[in-house]
Amino acid sequence: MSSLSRIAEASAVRPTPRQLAWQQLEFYGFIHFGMNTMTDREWGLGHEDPPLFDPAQLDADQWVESLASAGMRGLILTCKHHDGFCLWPSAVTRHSVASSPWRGGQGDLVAEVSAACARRGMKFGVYLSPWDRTEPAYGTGVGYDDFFVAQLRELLSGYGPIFSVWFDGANGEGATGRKQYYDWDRYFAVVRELQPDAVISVCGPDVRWCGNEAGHTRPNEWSVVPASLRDAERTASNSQQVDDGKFSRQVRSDEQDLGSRAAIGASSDQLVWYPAEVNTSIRPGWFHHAKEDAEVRSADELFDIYCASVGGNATFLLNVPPDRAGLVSAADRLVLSQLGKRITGLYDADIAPAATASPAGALDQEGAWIIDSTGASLVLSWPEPRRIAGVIVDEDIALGQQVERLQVEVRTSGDRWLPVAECGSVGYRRIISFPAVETDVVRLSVTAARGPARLRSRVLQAGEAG
Ligand code: FUL
Repeated sequence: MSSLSRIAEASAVRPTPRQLAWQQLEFYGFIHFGMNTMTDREWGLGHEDPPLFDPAQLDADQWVESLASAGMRGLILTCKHHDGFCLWPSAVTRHSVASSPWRGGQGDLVAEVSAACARRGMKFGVYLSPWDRTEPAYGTGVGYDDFFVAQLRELLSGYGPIFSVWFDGANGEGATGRKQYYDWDRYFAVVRELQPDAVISVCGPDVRWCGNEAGHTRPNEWSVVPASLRDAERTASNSQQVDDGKFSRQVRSDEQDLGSRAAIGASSDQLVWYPAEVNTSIRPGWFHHAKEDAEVRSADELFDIYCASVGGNATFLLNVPPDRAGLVSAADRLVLSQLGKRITGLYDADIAPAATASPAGALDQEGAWIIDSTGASLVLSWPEPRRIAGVIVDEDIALGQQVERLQVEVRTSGDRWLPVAECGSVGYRRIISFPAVETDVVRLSVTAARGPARLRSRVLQAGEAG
């Protein structure tokens, strides 16, 4: 295939409605909570004693409120982690909250969290670990598939609408351990049957794991990539294999370019819409450990990850682990509310609505900038000079991902154009910041694109410190 038709092929790929709805959530939370919280572990061994689970002060509304204060719009709960302990009273195992003293053995944490989410207008998602260190059927093939599918059916039919089903590829069995060949297609069919609007994430066809757990993002993140990246076993082989406390901050140096012209040109695969999700934890571990109470990431660090992920054509899945009592700690809550204020402040700094746009007719009736594949420039001007420190550009991804290069210039007092920033791909959103500069005119130029696009732009006024 010629490189031109390969670009036309990439330009024609579109998200599914469920991928579009998921991308618009932008920022949502992970809650790692369960037996490991009680035993102070990251990976449980399996067969832990259910009576150990007794989070006396558990308050799901406090979890949801904490996440909402950061601006998150959804929550994914570890309903079962690798140790196999279920946070709901599963009918197919006794290894669950039903065998614990919590709520007198009558509790259902999945029900409590999904109800708290519904009360707050937050979307709810489920993490169900395929790897299970307790279930005897694990490693027997169809026997375990039957067990896993039964658990999936319970979670996907008993707890209202689910926005994401998160299948983790991690497995620590090693070469000599039990080997389960997962029937992924069967699992996916159950999700489609019971929750057709849910995305299947990570070991699944809808949402791509960004490839690390550190919060690192690619310089250019493409949602249109070769179909082989959707292979669940491929994702699993890149996932965590040992619990050595290091994996969560490791970044692979290969796989930095998945979707450029060169990358798609080098592959003969079909091209698919497979957008990225950046997942990382507010603390070093995924589960709460009191010894990490002084290592909560700062709002500044998380804000940078937010800008690079949501502002780098990915979504941001931030883990916040409640403590053994069943509450999000004060230190985490403080950082989350500070982060929420930073994010609100970012969008509030937009002065584009007060600008005059040219050339005339560049914007459509909804204020979006229409470009064709040959590129275009949009000039925004204000009656008085402003101090600006960034721009935010969004592509209407219902029309695919098209922009390959974008330049930002400002007009200086000598009537000259001064380049202040440049980026490659845009996609759902690109947040670009630069040292504050005073100007009354900004020019945005798309200098390379794969096809026609519809863009929205914000121009950020510098803050006190900017
Ligand atoms: C990894 C797991 O092994 C971690 O415990 C955690 O759940 C993380 C999100 O995924 O692969």
